[in-house]
Amino acid sequence: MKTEWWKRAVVYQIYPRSFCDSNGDGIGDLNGIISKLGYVKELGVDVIWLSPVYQSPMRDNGYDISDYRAINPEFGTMEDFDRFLEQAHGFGLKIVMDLVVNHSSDEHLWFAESRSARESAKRDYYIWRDGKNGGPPNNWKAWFGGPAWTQDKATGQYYLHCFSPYQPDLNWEYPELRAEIHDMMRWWLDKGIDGFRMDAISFISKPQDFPDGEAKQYVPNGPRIHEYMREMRTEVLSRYDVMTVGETGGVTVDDAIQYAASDGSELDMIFQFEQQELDGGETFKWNDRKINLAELKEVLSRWQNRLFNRAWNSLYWCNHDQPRIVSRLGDDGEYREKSAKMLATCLHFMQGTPYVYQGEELGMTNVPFADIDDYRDLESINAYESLVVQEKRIAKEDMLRYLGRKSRDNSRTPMHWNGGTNAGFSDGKPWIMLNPNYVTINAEEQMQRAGSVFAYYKNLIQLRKKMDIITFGDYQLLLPNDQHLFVYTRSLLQEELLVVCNFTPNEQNFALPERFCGAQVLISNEEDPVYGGVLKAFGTAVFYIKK
Ligand code: TEU
Ligand code: CA
Repeated sequence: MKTEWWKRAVVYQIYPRSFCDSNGDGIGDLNGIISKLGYVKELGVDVIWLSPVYQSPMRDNGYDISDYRAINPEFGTMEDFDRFLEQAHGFGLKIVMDLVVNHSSDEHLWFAESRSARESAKRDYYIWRDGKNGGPPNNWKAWFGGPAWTQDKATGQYYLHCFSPYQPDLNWEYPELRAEIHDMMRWWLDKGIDGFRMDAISFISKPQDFPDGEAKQYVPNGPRIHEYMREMRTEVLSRYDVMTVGETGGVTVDDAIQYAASDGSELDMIFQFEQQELDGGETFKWNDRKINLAELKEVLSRWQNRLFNRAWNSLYWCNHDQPRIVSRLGDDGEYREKSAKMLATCLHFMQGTPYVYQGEELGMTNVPFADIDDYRDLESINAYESLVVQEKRIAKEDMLRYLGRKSRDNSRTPMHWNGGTNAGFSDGKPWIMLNPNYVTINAEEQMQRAGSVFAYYKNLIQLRKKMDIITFGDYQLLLPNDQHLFVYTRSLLQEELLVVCNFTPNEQNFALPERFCGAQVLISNEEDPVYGGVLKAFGTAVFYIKK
């Protein structure tokens, strides 16, 4: 069954709420996405990862599902979905759906039944415990603020929720629950979808003694996680030629080698966060810290080298949970286009399956949110509420600056289709503000300009399709301690690539290793066609030789 087509694929992530609105209610929808399939095809990707479109009260924009087999009316109907799938397939695009099964919504019928009584037939679909010393069963904190347990009136017991109280964790210890999830997965796969991106999948097995301590230490990679993954492979995935990617927060390289082992016993690839956590700190991600280049290189290179021939990784800078990469690691002013291309080059020549998040291919930037009212993301709003309002640990203006740098909403404002009303996203009032820079940064302008970020991404994606070395070559980091340049080689049989990236707004000298003198420049963001030993601000060039 397994053909490993996903090793050669490039994925495009669509966040439905913000992609394209077809009916003027200010919310992106399936018909909007259908109208833009030609655009996605033009970019040259193979797969669309569709963030959740299932029925949901939208406390966490669909990552809180109340019916796994229904489409949220805001996004359309099941007929719209079927048409979307058929048309995407008609364009040769595969569709990977989000699978959010660490938790459901508290409005799921399962939860209504589960919470109703201790004797309820669905009691064990969720995780219920008695309190301890007049408080919750343990002292875990939820990812989105507050305790990880909430007491429920009907029975007086507490339920576990690793994210928000609206997202009760499902109890994977219970075989019936697992069978129910497997059945639902087969239902979607039988419809013809091409795989799953598994939300927070590393969290589904919890140590059953629920020890006090940091939830971050106990929840990821719990005792039975690999058993559950292998069972899912046997019960569901082994019957389909599909792609699976596990969103695996809190994994080490060694864990990943199990989750995404080349023997295909669990998932096809993982999506991990170590590089994203390099600018974290005491108050999670809310700070002014900058990612240190030497540390970034160490992390990315360790994943490249350790997974080589053992397991498969995803390559990404952006998704719906991260700020925009040009603002985070590049320059969103004068060198926006140059740095967007440099960052793309740095990532797309590594081994793994690349993910492009909507708008990244235009070099979209973080958003000038003015005040807390401009935010929609529950993580951002909760963090503000607890750190600024309740605990008074952070001053308001500092927190607004931190949110401006890191809030998930930076990536969730509407896609920029053109320079007209609402960036061509909607005829109505968008559910979240637009980034005002759509007037200059938009798809229409970039699609007709040869030197655009869009054109550059197209080129990168095509190179990957043409050259096996990009998918299969081995990786070697040069200049590990250099704080300005990210330089690495890839090699496969007689071929070798040298990737040179300047992460600074200043010129940097880099003398080519002798074997690369006179080499062909495969792709570059520099105006000068011949490399003269110097990279300008945020310059990048990739050299190719055949021995
Ligand atoms: O994210 C899982 C996760 O681990 C988050 O804590 C992530 O690190 C955080 O969003 C970073 O700020 C997934 C989804 O991608 C996210 O959008 C959901 O909110 C979350 O699960 C709950 O379903
Ligand atoms: Ca709509």
